[in-house]
Amino acid sequence: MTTAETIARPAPLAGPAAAAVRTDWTRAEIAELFALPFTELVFRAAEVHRAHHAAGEVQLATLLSIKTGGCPEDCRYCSQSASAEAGVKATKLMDVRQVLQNAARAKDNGSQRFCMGAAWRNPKDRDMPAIVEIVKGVRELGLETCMTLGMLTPAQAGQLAEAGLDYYNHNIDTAPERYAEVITTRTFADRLETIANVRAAGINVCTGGIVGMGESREDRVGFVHALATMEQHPESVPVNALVPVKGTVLGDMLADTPMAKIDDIEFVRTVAVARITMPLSMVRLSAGRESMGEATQAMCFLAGANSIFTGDKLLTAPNAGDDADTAMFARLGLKPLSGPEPLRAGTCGSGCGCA
Ligand code: SAM
Ligand code: DTB
Ligand code: SF4
Repeated sequence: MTTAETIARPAPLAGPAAAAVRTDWTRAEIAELFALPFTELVFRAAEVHRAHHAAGEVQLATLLSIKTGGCPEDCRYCSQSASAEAGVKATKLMDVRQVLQNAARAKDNGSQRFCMGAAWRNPKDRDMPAIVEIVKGVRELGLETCMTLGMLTPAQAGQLAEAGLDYYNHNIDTAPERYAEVITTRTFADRLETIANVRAAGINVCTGGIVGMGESREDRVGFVHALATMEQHPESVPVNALVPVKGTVLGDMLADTPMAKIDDIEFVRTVAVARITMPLSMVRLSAGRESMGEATQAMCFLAGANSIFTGDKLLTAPNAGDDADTAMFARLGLKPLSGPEPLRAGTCGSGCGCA
């Protein structure tokens, strides 16, 4: 074994780091994790991370908005809501060929995963044939596929599964008790229903949320608790830092306040607690990296984040950009993910016997 391989896949740790996956976390336990001294929390998260994942490897994903703006939902963080005044131009569903061109470019630029988002409350049945064609085409390029299209019926989830979709992203966004303050056009229960439809269809679940919407520590505890007590942990947990877009309710409300930018330490704490409570899930450092320093991102990787979005654009918001990320990977000695994702492979592969 080479030195690089030794570093990438260290021997499994005994004790708490190799503990079985739990779905019975209490809010009190999660609050206690959040309240640990920072270095202790990050140390524990790093132990869990190294027991189940290739530390030093981070999956590279690219996002594409395949249908932008004009969304009937009123998510207060989102520039694509028809109720926002963020200057986002509404488009129709992108042509299949154009999506595949973007995917091929992403692959050439080193991406391993291609995530496609549509500003819909839900796809219409008439949209499904094009969506199915897109999923098949992107998979044929050898990319992992993820889609986020809003609410799905069981039949639509079945169609996506049959097309071979790897993941469906549908965020719970925040704690159940805070949901109605962020979105009024749907409920937390609606969100869970689509997640259940996705799960029942056999598609991997990607669900997480946003930190930095002016929520309290207790809300962040409730957010992680809702994810970590799902009957089956989501295979993928995106943790977004709010991108405070002018013209959105939250962007305008938080502008010029100390809350306009998430506290870096609290953000890293959230990543660490997600890693500890959902040891086998991919924890994705998602939106908000463009305003995060490299040191904060490095702490997120240490605390268990193992996926980022590359490129200079998310869906509509700016992203860190390929040059900045290449430089950061070089400075931090990070490598693109080389092995399988633990939950998708059915075992974490570290020999700890957890899965
Ligand atoms: N319409 C679909 C839906 O809501 O499920 C998919 C697209 S939506 C843009 C996907 C996710 O992006 C949202 O659930 C939210 O977590 C995240 N998001 C949207 N705007 C954001 C912002 N300004 N800052 C951080 N995350 C954001
Ligand atoms: C997720 O949790 N984050 C990504 C992905 N899922 C689709 C989206 C972030 C969007 C950021 C705001 C924008 O680009 O408009
Ligand atoms: Fe629409 Fe999704 Fe934006 Fe909400 S987050 S307004 S559902 S695009």
